[in-house]
Amino acid sequence: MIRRFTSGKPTVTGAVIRRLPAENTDRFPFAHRFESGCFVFSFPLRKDEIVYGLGEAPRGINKRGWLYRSWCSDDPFHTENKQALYGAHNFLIAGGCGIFIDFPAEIRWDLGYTHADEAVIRLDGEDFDIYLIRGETPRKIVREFRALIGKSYLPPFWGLGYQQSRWSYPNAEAVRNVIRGYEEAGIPLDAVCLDIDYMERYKSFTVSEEAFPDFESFVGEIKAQDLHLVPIIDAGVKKEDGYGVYEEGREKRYFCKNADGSDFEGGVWPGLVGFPDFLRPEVRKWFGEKYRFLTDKGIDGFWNDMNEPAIFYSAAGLKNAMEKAASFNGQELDLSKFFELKDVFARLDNNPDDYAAIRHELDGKLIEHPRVHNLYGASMTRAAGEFFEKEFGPEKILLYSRASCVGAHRYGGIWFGDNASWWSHILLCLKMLPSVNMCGFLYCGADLGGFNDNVTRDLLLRFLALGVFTPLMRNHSALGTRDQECYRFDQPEDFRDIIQVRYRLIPYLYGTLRRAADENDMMFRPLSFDYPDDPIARECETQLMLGEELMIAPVYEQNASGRAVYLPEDMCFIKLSGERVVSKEVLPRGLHYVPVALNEVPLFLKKGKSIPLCRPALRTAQLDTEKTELLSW
Ligand code: MIG
Repeated sequence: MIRRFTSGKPTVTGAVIRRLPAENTDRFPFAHRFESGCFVFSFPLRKDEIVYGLGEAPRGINKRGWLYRSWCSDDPFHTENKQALYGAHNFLIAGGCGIFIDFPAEIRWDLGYTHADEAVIRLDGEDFDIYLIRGETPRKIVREFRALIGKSYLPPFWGLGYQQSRWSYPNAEAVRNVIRGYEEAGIPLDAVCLDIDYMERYKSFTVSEEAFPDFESFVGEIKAQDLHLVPIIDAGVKKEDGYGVYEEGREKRYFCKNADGSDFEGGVWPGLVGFPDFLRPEVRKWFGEKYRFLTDKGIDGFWNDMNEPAIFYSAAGLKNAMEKAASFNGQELDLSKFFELKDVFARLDNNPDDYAAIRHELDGKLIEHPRVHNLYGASMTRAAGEFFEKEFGPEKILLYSRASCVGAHRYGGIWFGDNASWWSHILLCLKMLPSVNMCGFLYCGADLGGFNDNVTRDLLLRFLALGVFTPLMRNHSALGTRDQECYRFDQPEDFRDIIQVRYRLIPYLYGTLRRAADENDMMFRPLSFDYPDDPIARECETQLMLGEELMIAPVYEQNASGRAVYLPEDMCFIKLSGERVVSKEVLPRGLHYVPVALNEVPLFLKKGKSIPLCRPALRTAQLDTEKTELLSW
């Protein structure tokens, strides 16, 4: 049962695909008030209540006890003190029901932070739709919600293959070397991602002639090996005379504006850029068509970046900062002055003043960007996704994005952005999986091994052993960090053992992903969904249920030769490594310590269940998915 409450004139976000009759907020069952342009509502949290949701966000599966913020943010430090990351996924299960806030401006969620027994939610505006969803169980609530927002994006089959990325492989030769490295180590690989340096001076929809001469035949060379190239596309369009995309966008007035109607200019990788006003259908159509430049050359996968949008500086902000800094010249800097000066530049990026200056054009009116901020990246994904669907049909083009909100889940997947090579980020990824699944995002994954900072061999192996199960399995790393390709480490056969397990599981994983999409269901669930009356399972934040068959429990600590695991019922503990089933052992319900070597993938099979395993191959295209053996008790 879903009730929709409407206030004012909500922005059409496209998140919801079913039109429900609207009720007035007078009938809204939670305590609420309109207060200085905001809508605030609150409800009590029962003593042992678990609060689920918010998708891609910091902290735990149980969101209780912290502050969160819906505001798509380019934040490369995913630490516990944060409130927002790249996604704005406004779905929560709390107060005994599902709550979806269809509203693209900022929302603040106080989930038992100020008062442990109360949730207070504040929308920065008075025009919104809120949906309240009743259901017998959290899982049923999720499924009702997901039916409301429509079927999740599904990737092409090869999107389940292993992808290697790095910021950046500088040229075609570097990409060839990566492929050779994997080949020589016998490690499966399906795609190599191209980061910003494949472009000509960071201009979207260009390829550097110098770095990738005759790109089209290079793509052909890659394809002939059953491999794919996945280039990045940045949201901002470089301001440059003679650059077609920019000139066209300017002439057609397709870029976001300042209040005076001139083009807003932000500084990102290429220098100053125009930001396409993706909220307008004609701009989406225009930008979507631009991908043709690459699809015509044989490219069939993309990642969309910087679409929060990330802004390093604005022309106006930079000018102010320069003037301010100059005013310090010759002054004696006491402590407070010194920090003031330091902050002049530190505050330049992703500055609220810049977002406040941006205008969108909706139905001939100029709208302030903060009113619609969370729609920006999602609308870029939609621009690409609609083009791909129209041009190639469903499930043909791989697409994942950094920024997102509910609605974008129909057009593409997401990756979890700039995590770090930290052990704690294995668990952060694990916790995000069920949370984003609730909000519609099924094709997803983290940068395996971690993006920022230097990885270690054991961290990469353990991270990959979780990544074996995530639909998007990609190793990616930042500029300046240690080489992170698997074959660069001692005994690369251990990596082969892990990634081969992925390929053996692809028929199962692909089927599970597809079923989750078809049935508006989750691929990954918290244990508490399946064992609501088991007090230990309810609190478990280091293990997940996968499909109807499996429980997963990755090792997440350095120098650990295994981990403690809780079995909410009798299960078969299985270790897979390469082509081998290393061990199978039925363990009784309860707490156990299970040893897991660095080249092993642990999984737990439920009683009476079995899953198919195929023979490993070097590419998904070479998998014999018909010939499988059953893994069972
Ligand atoms: O400001 O393109 O999250 O995956 O490697 C950094 C360079 C821009 C951020 C993405 C990351 C990518 C990087 N990008």
